[in-house]
Amino acid sequence: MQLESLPRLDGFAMPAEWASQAQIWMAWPERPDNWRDAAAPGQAAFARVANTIAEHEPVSMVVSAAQYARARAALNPAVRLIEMSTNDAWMRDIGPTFVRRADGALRAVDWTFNAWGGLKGGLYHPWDADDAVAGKIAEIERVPAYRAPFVLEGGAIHVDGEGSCLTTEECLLNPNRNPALSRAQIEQHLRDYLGVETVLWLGAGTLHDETDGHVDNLCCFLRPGVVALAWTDDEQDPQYPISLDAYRRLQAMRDARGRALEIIKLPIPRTPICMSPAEAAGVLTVPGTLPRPAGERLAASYVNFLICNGAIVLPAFGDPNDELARGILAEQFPGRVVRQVPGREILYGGGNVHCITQQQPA
Ligand code: KQY
Repeated sequence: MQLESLPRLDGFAMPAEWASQAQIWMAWPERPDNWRDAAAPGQAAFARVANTIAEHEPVSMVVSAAQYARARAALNPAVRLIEMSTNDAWMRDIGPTFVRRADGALRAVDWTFNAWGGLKGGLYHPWDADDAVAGKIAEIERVPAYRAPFVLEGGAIHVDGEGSCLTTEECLLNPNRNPALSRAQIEQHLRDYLGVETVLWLGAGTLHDETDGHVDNLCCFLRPGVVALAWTDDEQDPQYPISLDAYRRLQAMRDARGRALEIIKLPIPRTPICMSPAEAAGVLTVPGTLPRPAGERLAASYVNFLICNGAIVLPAFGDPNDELARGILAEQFPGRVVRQVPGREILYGGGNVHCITQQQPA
């Protein structure tokens, strides 16, 4: 059922990720022009994420007909598989953003999706199957949906469930998303569809993030009034001025409740992560799709983790800082177990654990 009004006017708002969840949605990767070696290593990494989450709460995975048997064999029987067409596998961005009312009623926001920039810098075309995913999921769950006439991906926002939304100028003010809208109009769309009051703007996203700087790879809420920020102390690292600018902006902000933010620095991997020539050779080169050259630094960030019921699912990169990031998050989330999963192959596709998952609130 498609709704004509606005979530805010109907009393709905997006809950924080730490609120109790009914399930996690994911999509199975397969396109060989994004995932190396016919997507086999990427599929193993996605299966590990899904099977890990399934130990804590239900998981639904959408998958093409062609890949159904392969996915079934790799996934824990507890993971529900649903046949559905997609263009790729970034459920954070193509799935619905669920909004909830105080009485517990649930609805979905179905954002307009243009593959991170449409024909002006987008990552692939066509993207029509991806754009249809949120509406299909809402139908499967019998959740009424608002179709937003506004280009947005779920990875471009983080909310604290108490009226604040974090985002970046690099992404939301990018002319390849909503060129006809002013900053004030974009803020109003966020208020209307997420039920927030205050938009907290960071500048650029993580270095080389191909989404045009999604906030979920740079900074996220850990709880109301506390954020984690991807950080390096190395002033020679091109990530340094980006993180410093974000840090200064966060220091100067007040959230919707008037609080100053506590900022937890989460180190980025100590060694830049790149694809080797052999790994890059496994990605099919197709005109119109982002090439994946060997040796190019990828946007590796431990901020790209998922909060699920009882757990934090955190990428590991085989870097000395894997352990440091795990320890920091274990301290920040005393009531949850930190489950670290291999994130390198997901990074090779352009994102990480948060980008490939979407929570459905309880
Ligand atoms: O990180 C994300 N949210 C999506 C990345 C898309 C990469 C496509 N190659």
